[in-house]
Amino acid sequence: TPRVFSGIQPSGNLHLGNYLGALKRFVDTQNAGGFQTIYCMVDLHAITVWQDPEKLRHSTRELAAGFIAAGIDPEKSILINQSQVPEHAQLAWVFNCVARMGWMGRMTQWKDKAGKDAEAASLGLFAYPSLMAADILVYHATHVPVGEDQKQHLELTRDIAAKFNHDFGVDFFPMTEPVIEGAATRVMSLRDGTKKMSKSDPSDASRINLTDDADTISKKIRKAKTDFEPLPETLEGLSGRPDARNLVNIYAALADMTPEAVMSEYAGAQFGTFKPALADLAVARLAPITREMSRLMADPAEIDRILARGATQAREITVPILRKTYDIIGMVGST
Ligand code: AQP
Repeated sequence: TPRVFSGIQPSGNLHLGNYLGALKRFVDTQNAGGFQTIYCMVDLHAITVWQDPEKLRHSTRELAAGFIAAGIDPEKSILINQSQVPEHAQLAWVFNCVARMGWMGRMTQWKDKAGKDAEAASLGLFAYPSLMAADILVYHATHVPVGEDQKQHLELTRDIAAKFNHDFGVDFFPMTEPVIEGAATRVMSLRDGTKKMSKSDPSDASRINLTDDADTISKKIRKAKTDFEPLPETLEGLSGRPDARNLVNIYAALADMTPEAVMSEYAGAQFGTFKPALADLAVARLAPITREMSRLMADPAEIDRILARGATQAREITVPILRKTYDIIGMVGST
């Protein structure tokens, strides 16, 4: 069976963008069948920027609880914490030696996150896409559901696979397909429809956290930035109105509708009508997940057991693939 791999960083503030752009689609892929699904808390990626150890522990378990609460079933999917499957980091080293500095330097996430002071950024932040390529290719995964922001990293994953195959004259690593589909591959900030909703945005009002209670969710949606025009008849009418467009996309994704269908339902509606409808929908969809997350968080030992079992299952796949990689390279003792 073909494999699907994807991950989320346990860097706190799991939000609606992560849910609609990633988690919800992971669950849909798992339930659709036809793929072996592997989902990961990428803690090694999280530490490319400073993480407080206690918070990292908490965020990792909370993220695992979020995966399970959203519908990832450890009986159907392999659920792991990246650092506990050491072949990810081992293959990443190999890819550090395959990828070129210039490739990494062109990544927009690197440029955004390193900012003006690249000299002070960690070496890990620079090499981030190489570890991401290893995460995927250590399973020979062919499909990776992600949000729009990860497209460039997935192209780099293909470049790394192709260069490895070419350098060693093998056809070993597959070409991975990004799966970027649905209405919410790019959920924007509630305070600024031109910026993506993000864990690290200093404004808590910019995002809906999966740990927010119903009141907070409603309040954030009612206060979301919008213009004063009613909703138009068609999607085209939303061009140049990024804040309005964002709310329509969120509605569509939460309701499993197309944005076009949302427009025909709410054509002519004022935000005074649309926002409360969206708030109710968001609460109806998210409250059960939030509740289940806090129930799971009451028993961290059970979460740890699930992740330990996931790591064992994962290593049945990763150990042979890493061994074969080392053998191709010429490392003695690998056969
Ligand atoms: N706003 C978003 N809309 C849709 N999808 C999103 N994703 C993230 N933000 C949005 C998707 O969530 C998955 C996991 O992301 P991540 O945690 O690995 O990394 P990230 O993109 O760095 O998350 P943030 O929230 O943007 O964190 P910071 O603030 O640290 O940069 C990915 O599939 C991603 O596409």
